[in-house]
Amino acid sequence: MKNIAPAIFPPNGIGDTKPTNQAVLDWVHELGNLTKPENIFWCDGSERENEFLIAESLKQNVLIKLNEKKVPRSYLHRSNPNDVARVEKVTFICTPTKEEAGPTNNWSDPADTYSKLYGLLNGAMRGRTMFVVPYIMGPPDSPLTKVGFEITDSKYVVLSIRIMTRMGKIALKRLGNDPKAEWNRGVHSLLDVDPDRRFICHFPQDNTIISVGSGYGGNVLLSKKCFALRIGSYLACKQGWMAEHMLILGVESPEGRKHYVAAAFPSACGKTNFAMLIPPAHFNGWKVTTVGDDIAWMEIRDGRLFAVNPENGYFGVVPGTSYKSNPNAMKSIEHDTLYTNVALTDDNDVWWEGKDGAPPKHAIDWRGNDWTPDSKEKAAHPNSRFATPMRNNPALDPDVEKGEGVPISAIIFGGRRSDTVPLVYEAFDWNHGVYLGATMASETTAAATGTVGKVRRDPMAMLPFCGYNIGDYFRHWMDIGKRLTNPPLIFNVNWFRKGENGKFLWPGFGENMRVLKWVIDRCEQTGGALKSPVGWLPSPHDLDLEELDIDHKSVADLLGIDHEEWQKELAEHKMFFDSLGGVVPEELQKQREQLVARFNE
Ligand code: GTP
Ligand code: SPV
Ligand code: MN
Repeated sequence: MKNIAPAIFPPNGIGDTKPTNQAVLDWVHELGNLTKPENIFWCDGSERENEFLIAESLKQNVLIKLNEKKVPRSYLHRSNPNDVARVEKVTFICTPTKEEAGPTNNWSDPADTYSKLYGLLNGAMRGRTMFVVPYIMGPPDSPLTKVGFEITDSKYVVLSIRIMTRMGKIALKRLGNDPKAEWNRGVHSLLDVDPDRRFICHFPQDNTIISVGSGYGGNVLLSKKCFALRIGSYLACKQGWMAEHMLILGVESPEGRKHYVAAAFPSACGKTNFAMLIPPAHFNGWKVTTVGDDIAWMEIRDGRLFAVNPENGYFGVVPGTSYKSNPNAMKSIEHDTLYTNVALTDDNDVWWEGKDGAPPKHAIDWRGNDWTPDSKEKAAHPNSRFATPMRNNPALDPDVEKGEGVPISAIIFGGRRSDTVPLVYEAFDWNHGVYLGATMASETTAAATGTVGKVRRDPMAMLPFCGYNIGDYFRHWMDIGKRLTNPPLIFNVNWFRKGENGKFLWPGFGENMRVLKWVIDRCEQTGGALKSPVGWLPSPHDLDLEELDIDHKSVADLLGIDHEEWQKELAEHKMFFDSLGGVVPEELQKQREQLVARFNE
């Protein structure tokens, strides 16, 4: 079999920063004996190390250097065409009992799974280098911050983790020498990138993840979905905090009053764009800043919810990103960026569908084939991504490193719904908000393999990321609510409602500021609303729509509750709860009955 990840041989002073914690050393020793690598490379996160790894990756065609003038210090990686998104059907939660994983997760028995994976890993790194990558999730001085190690045979993974986390010596320092300290064990091997030998397995009780057979995104950057969300949510429930699939943004008024908002939208439903929003000209003096674009770790302090972004970079959807839709993202990815599966132009620049300007006359597509504007195939894969340091973001929030986190005034749920769900509405109280989250649904996207555009229930945007029983997760949300004396208000939004012509009714992107403004008004108790069966709904004059080119009918359609559509929706809520086989807490069942009753009033 061809070795797809040949070993590299660093000079003295690179790759030799061994941790001193005996538990880590023992674990690496065990995995070394199992996978039998040519050598072990201990990462320290230094600049010199990074330069060496990039140079070796260029030699092995893992990376392509981009035009230094157009995108300085940036690279393109092409993943195997069979390996371009998260794969939910081979993602497992391996708890001692199936019940602990719950009705929404694939479960497999821990002992059987270890034995199967160890079989696959046996000798898997022969002729390869095993990288040991220490990292922390969270700001360096936060009580929420956690340590992880990822063992991998992929240089692309090392380079990506370096962007996405605080990687290297900082983690060794944080971990210290206590052999009983809590840290996450992540094991990754590309094997031969065969979809039939691809498994992403989580062992929450052991704080361990083993991922084999993939080289792409959330399957292999184990810090992200695997640790910060699946294992994170399990630990959060046990330890009394929250790990959520949420962006975190700051909104500051012209008078200097600032609120923070966390929002959970499913994959490829607008988190990165919302987190980097630039208010339209009409909102002169308003400022939106980014704390995080994908994951929030939150805890209760003084009866309020405080959030940190555990990550250090953004792994964002490229197609559709332009100076028109998201200028802050464009500025963030102009330099020091690792691109995956976008198109390469003849002058070694990057291109994708939706980028500003005319398409190139010729390019190399994400698969490495010739491409012209007449080609049937897309030049960039729909789930092509950028990995870029959050410090590239011109709108980065000044408190992003604050250990205690930022206080959350509002939580927003949202999905991609062509119909039924209004532009925005507010829950009556915390438990009603939990119900909104628990019953949210969204059309599936290219972020995971499988059908695109099918409506599925995705509670709190955590369906693929909740590392334990979803019923216990709902209960955990309600327990958190009981402990909050000053809880955030909870909202639901939908940027994606379509009109009769099949086009989006709402312009979205920067114009979402108009919805955000109403959310802030509600937090400050200045915003108006009408009581509707689904929650507090703005009337058209409660939203600031000045200088927006939108007609009355579209606004009415956006804010409308169509009783026929909602009868279907209510039936789907019931079907969803029923499908969970009795794990849904009584209180949420009651919420559903109350919702039905409000429609019948
Ligand atoms: P993940 O990184 O997969 O978690 O995605 P995300 O939730 O961060 O979504 P992102 O902001 O990258 O947006 C995904 C897609 O939705 C892109 O193609 C965007 O152009 C599009 N999008 C984002 N916001 C809006 C919006 O307000 N309106 C419309 N119509 N499309 C949007
Ligand atoms: C998502 O799918 O929610 C992502 C991309 O953020 S990945 O890291 O591949 O999971
Ligand atoms: Mn995401």
